[in-house]
Amino acid sequence: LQRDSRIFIIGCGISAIGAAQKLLKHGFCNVHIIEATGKSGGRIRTGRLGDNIVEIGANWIHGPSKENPVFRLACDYQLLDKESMSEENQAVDIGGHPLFVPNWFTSSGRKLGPEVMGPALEFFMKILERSQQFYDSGGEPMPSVGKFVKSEAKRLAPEEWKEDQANINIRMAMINTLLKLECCVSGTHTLDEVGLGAFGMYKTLPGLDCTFPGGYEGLIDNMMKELPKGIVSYNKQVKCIHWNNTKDEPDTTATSGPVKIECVDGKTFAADHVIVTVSLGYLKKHKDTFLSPSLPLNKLHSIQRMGFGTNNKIFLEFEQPFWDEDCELIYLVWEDDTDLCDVVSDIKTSWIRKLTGFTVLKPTERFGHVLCGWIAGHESEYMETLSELEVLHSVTQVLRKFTGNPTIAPRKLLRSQWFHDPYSCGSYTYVAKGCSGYDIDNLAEPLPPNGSNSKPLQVLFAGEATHRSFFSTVHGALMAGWREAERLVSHYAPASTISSKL
Ligand code: 6YU
Repeated sequence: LQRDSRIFIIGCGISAIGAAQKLLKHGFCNVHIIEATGKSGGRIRTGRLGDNIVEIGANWIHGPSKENPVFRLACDYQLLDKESMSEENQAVDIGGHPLFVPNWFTSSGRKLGPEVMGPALEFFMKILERSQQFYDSGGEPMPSVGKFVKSEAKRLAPEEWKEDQANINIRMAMINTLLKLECCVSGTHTLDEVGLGAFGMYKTLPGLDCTFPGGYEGLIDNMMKELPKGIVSYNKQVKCIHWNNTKDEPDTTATSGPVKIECVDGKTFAADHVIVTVSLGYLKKHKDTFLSPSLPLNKLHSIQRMGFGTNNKIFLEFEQPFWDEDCELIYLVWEDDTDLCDVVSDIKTSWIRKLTGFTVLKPTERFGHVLCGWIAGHESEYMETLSELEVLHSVTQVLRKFTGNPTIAPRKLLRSQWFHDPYSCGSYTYVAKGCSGYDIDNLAEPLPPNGSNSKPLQVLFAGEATHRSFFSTVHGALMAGWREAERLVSHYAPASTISSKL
C-alpha cells in the first residue's frame, strides 16, 4: 500500500527535490514532481555575466556547519572549496551577520574611513541584536523592528556620540543605509513591516557563510541525478488542487483519488497525497483559486498575515575596480538621509536611493571586477519594470556621484526580477508585524485538518515559508521538504510494521 501511494509534489525547488529523495529512499515508488518552468531549482538559479558565474537567487550557505543539511550535501558532492569546509570556518559564530571588510562612499563623493563609520556600524548592530531578544523574553515595546530600531537609534545617538558631534549626521545617514541593508536581509519593503516579537524566531547556525565556486545550481544538479529520470513533468503549471475529491469514480480505479490535480494545460492527475512547495508569494497571489475547496480560513489568514517581499540583485562588471583591494562590501551613504527612513519618497524618480550597496565577488582572479548590488522593497519591484539600459544609466549616475569620478562606466549589467517572476512572486518570507510562529505552523499544517473524517494527509505543505526557524533559506526549504516526506513515511509506518509482522 505504502509503495503504491500516488504522491505528487508541486514545484521542483530544493524543498521538493529533498522530499522526493526521502520518499524514494523509504520505498515509495509512485512519486512525481510537477514543475511550472522548464528547469529545476526554483529560487536557486545560477546565471552568467559574460564569462562569470553569478547567483540570480540564493547566494550563500548560511551557517555552513555540520547541523546544516545543505552544507553536508555540498560537502558530500564536493562542491565547496577547502577553506569553506575547514573546521575553523565551521566554528565561526557571527549570528548571521558576516563581518565583511567595508568601503564607505557618500553622496558628496567622499570615501570615509572606519574611524567615522565603524562606530555607527557597531551602534546599529547592538540595537539590532536587542531587537531579536524579545522573542525569548516577550514584552516588546513596539510592534515592528523598524519602529524599535529607529526610535532606539534616535534616543541613544546623542549620548553615544556626544564627544563627536561633528560626525553625528553622517553616522545617522550611515544608519539609514544599514536599515536599507536590513530590508535586503529580511526581504521586506521596510523594517516597519517586520514583527518585533517574532524577529528572534529566525535562528542562525555557526559557520562563516560560503558560496559554491561552481554555482549553487551544482547542488540541484547533483540532487537531481539521484532521482529517477522522468520523475519531473516540466513546463506544467498546476492550476488547482481539488482535495476531498469525491466527484470521480470510486477510489478503486487508477484514475481517481482523494486529490485531483488540474494543470493549466487541461491535464489532470489523480493522487493520494500532494506536497505543495510553491512560494508563499505564489500562494498569496493564487490563494483563492489554488485549492478547491478553498483553504480553511485560519490558513488563509496566516498566508495573508505572513510577509513575503522582494530582494533583487544588480550585477555590474568593471574594467577596473574603484574599491580597495581587500574590500568585500561597499556601502552607499546618502548624506541628506539623516531622518532614519528606509523607504524612498518618490519611487519613480528616486528608486535608486534604495540601492544599499554592493558585495564584491571574490576571488578577483576568478571573477575579475564584478559587484553585486542589493535593493529591496517596492523600489526594487519598480526597478524590475525598467529596461536594463535604464537601470544601467541610473546606477552609473550614482556611482559617478559617489566616487566623484565622472568616467566610471560598468561594462556589463545583469539584474534579477523576482517580483515579476510568475512562479516566485517575490524573493522570500519574513515574519510580518502581527505574525507569530503560530502562522508558520498553521501554514505547514496538512489538509484535511486534524479531526476530520476525510482521508488524511491529502495536501501537505513544505517550502521555506513553512520552516519556523529557518524560513527564507535554502536549508529551511530542504528541511521542510524532508519534514513532509517523513510525515507520510510515519503515516504509513504502522501499516507496514503490521504487514511485516504478519
Ligand atoms: C539561502 C541565500 N539568498 C537571494 C534571493 C532569493 C532567495 N534565498 P522554490 O521557489 O525554490 O521552489 C518552488 C518551485 O515551485 C519553483 O521551481 C516554481 O517554479 C514552482 N512553482 C510555482 N508555482 C507552481 C505551479 N503552479 N505549478 C507548478 N510549479 C510551480 N537562501 O539559504 N542563502 O544566500 C539566499 C537569496 C535573491 C530570491 C534567496 C537564500 C532563499 C532561497 O533561495 C529559498 O528559500 C529557497 O531556494 C526556496 O526553496 P523552495 O523549494 O521552498 O521554493 C533576523 C532575521 C531575518 C530573516 N532572514 C534572514 C535570512 C537571510 C535570507 N537570505 C537570503 C539572502 C540571499 C542573498
